[in-house]
Amino acid sequence: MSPGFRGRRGTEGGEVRLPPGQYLTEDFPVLTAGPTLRVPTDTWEFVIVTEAGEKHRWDWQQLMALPSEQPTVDLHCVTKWSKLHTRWQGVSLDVLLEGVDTAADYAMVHSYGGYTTNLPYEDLLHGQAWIVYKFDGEDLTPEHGGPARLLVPHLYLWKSAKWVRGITLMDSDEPGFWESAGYHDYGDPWREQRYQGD
Ligand SMILES: Nc1nc2c(c(=O)[nH]1)N[C@H]1C(S)=C(S)[C@@H](COP(=O)(O)O)O[C@H]1N2
Ligand SMILES: [Mo]
Repeated sequence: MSPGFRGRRGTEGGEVRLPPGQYLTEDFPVLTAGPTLRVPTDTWEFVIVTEAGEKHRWDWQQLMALPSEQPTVDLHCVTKWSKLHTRWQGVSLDVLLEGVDTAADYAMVHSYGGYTTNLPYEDLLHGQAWIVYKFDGEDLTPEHGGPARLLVPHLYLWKSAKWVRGITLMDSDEPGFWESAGYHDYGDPWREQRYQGD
């Protein structure tokens, strides 16, 4: 069967469609390598650094002042659970990258606490990625990465860095935390790219 036949939406004709090897869950598991961080919004900052070293910085108030979106998306974790129709609020990376002069091909996402994950620059654009601060209408809890996390739901959830602190734009690809430990460089759930070599 070609991957296209499985559909790219959570539901199709009322029937639930999942990426290969995934099962449905209703609850929202917490997966963190290390302790849960408490990052106060009064010291929070988000910094984009270009491949030329130019810095673009937002504090919490500036983030809140930006136009936000309310994406409803499906989450797919590499440990095989999927949670459908999750409701978020946050700022699209299209908005944050609008004034950023870059020709980078890759990005490294950095979290408070040192977690990192890499992805192609293009995957941050075109309505595919957000810095989210609300889940289900409530402030995002620390367990799920509050005050703000990256949400990039078309890739396995390890790419959605919790307690996000910044993004470094790069000319060449580099592995992040899980990618260095054998997980796939890209991580497309529909192509079941769990581990390097998949
Ligand atoms: N900073 C940080 N972000 C992270 C992680 C982490 O350990 N640290 N774990 C990743 C993994 S493996 C998954 S599956 C999701 C889990 O998100 P959740 O705990 O909100 O379900 O967060 C991702 N983002
Ligand atoms: Mo994960």
